[in-house]
Amino acid sequence: MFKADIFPSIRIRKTPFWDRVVEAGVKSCSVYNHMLMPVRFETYDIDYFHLKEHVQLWDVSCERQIEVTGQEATKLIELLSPRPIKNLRIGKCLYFPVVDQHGGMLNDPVLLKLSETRYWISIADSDYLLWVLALVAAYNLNVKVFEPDVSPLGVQGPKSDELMSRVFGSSIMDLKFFEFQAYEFAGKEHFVSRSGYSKQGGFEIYVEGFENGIPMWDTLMEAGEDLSVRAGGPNYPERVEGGLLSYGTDITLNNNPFESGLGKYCDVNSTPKCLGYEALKRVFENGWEREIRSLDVEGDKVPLCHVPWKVTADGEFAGNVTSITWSPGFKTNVAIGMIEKEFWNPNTEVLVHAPDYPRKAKVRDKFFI
Ligand code: THG
Repeated sequence: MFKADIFPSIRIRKTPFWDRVVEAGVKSCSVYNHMLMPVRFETYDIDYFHLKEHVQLWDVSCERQIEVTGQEATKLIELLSPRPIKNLRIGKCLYFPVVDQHGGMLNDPVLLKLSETRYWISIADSDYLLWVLALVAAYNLNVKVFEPDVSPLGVQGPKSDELMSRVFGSSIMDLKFFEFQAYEFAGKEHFVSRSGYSKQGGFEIYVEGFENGIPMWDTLMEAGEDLSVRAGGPNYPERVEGGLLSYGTDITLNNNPFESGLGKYCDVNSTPKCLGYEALKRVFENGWEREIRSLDVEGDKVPLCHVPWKVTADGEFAGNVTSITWSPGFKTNVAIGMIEKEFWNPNTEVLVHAPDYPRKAKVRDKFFI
């Protein structure tokens, strides 16, 4: 097992909550958008069951925002989005795939519409800001595009409603899934959305100003003491069960949104302004050769190590597993894989080539949750 510290270069950025994350005893981190992302505090199993029963604070500062403001903000978003945004209301979030001119996935962000001329693109792990800046230059658009000093703090788990009500008032319970609103904290407004990278329900607080990170964290921790609140992070088994995709892992530039299981977010008939629209239309009309699937993988706990792992069926190449881990709840190995068309039907039996020994697996019709 690789155990080392991280050289304190500013290329791997600290988050505003970092001192508290360290005090909470972080055990494992990932790097995401050039920023540290805590992902484990106890074992994955302990973190998993705690998340499903209580409430956790997640330092997801690495979900960086790209702010787009100006007269042509909507025009720029229409250029990026294969999902129609015409009727998107202020205060709504929208999950959407973003692609290049060939339909290759560049990122899978969440869009927040702040006003008619202001948006945040809450990005996954790729340097999508550079792509957006290049388009602004190439199309000579009248917009300002930059990364604001905003750091999302996730409040995830079944007790998140209770905790958030205590800190922001009970009106926060009226917030529907994928809606957001501004709430006051310590004399400053912060947007709060009902969203997050788990299937357990919860919120994301877009903490404005690095200096407000620790006060926000401490207030939530104090208010939730009797709710067993503690530090957590995107939980590997929980997100694989839930089918929450990870850009750079499950989906890459080599995949189009249809292969990525995000075809339902591409409306090829009503987004002709979207860059990559012709390519997406072609894929939609001609079909695709592989697609994201959930798999149930037999045998004891698979080792936690680098993916992808090859998948075969009767000796033939059937795809790759891109995320795989033991699920403490379902008591089986759960996986996400890119599976070739010939093998993607539910209940197809395949072999997953784990680094220790190959295991029988079944392609599922849907994710575990
Ligand atoms: N929250 C915010 N920004 C983010 C993430 C987040 N940026 C990076 C990363 N996560 C982007 N990826 C996802 C993947 C899935 C979802 C959100 C962001 C998600 N999906 C819902 C589901 O699968 O149940 C469906 C959403 C819908 O259909 O509208 O929530 O987590 N701020």
